[in-house]
Amino acid sequence: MTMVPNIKEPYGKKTCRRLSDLKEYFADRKAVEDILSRDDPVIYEVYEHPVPPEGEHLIFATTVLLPGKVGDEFHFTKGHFHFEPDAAEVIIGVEGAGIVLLQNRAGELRQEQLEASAAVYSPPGWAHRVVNTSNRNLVFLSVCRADVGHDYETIIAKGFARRVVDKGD
Ligand code: M6P
Ligand code: ZN
Repeated sequence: MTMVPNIKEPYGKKTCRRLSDLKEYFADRKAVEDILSRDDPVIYEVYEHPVPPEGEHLIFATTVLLPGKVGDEFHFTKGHFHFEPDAAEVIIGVEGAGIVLLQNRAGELRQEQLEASAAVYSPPGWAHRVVNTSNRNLVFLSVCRADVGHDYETIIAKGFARRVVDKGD
């Protein structure tokens, strides 16, 4: 029996993140420009389920993070803090395998494994980024309050303290 019968339907909004949307996030800017001179590949797609954007509701979004690398760095989601400092998030693996990087505003970093049926908890005040270290799609469901607000600027400015790269092992 499948844990979740249809993780992507019905969705209210689909967001497609391509490499051009993540230019300033990857470390190897030359690799970014090389790839973009030929193509603008999809890195991930987010299917948000339709709920009102209010605190008593929960966003539950399915993300499909495609496999691949930019230079030697594995594909990842942008990663963000929540503007609501007391709003946590749960990330549940559906398919594939990877890593969740968690970082608080003091710069403390944690790393968790994500795989099918694993749940990762991002506590209040912690940013979260998912990295696909496998060679197939990494699909996961995320659940958090519907009014959290996404702070990407802090991540663009400061980044995560760890990058996940392929060194062949
Ligand atoms: C998860 C959730 C979403 C998020 C998505 C993509 O599904 O955390 O809120 O939008 O991943 O991550 P990001 O917003 O960092 O690009
Ligand atoms: Zn979040």
